[in-house]
Amino acid sequence: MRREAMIEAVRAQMPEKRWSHTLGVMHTSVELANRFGADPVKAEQAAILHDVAKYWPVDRMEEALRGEGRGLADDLLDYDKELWHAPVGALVAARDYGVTDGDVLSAIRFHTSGREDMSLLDKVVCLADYMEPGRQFPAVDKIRELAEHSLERALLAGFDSTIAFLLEKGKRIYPLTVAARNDLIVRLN
Ligand code: DGI
Ligand code: FE
Ligand code: FE
Ligand code: FE
Repeated sequence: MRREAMIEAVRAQMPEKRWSHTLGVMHTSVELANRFGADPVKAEQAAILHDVAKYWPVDRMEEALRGEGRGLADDLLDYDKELWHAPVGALVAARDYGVTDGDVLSAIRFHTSGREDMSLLDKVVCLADYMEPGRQFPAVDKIRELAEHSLERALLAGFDSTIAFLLEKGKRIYPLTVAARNDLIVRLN
């Protein structure tokens, strides 16, 4: 699907507020891609689609993850439903939007959880999701500051804030998020 058609189709899937967030992630992904040497065209495409499944009913996401998406996220159904829209988004991007690029699909799939050994594009889109201009949470200014110079340090601060939030709420932490954080720390040392 062409860029303009994709933008219009995705926009129609979500309330205006989420579309503003998506525009923010598009802008920030391109900026970060240019800063850190990722492909800005792929970064923008992943950003357009990253939250495409955000408003799917939970049972529809579960059905997708048990059916077509089996293998994408075997263990994910035991964890917070907030995590599900990312792999479902990757599925939808491939099936309904004709995305075939593995880098783009991976960036969509892992934009929430992260993973060990994240690709450059995975990191760019995940970080953009944390720090796009519309985001407001306690650590966001620190994350934006770190992102001026270090993709890894900024993303680590992002995962730290998510993990702290989940601990505070007494929620479970998806192991890939822990793996993503540990891996960034090893690489930074
Ligand atoms: O879809 P967005 O709101 O733009 O952001 P997102 O895709 O990063 O979703 C983040 C939400 O997922 C956030 O409210 C925390 C929640 N979440 C629940 N369990 C986990 C988790 N996020 C991560 N990274 N790891 C978890 O285990
Ligand atoms: Fe998301
Ligand atoms: Fe995220
Ligand atoms: Fe998002």
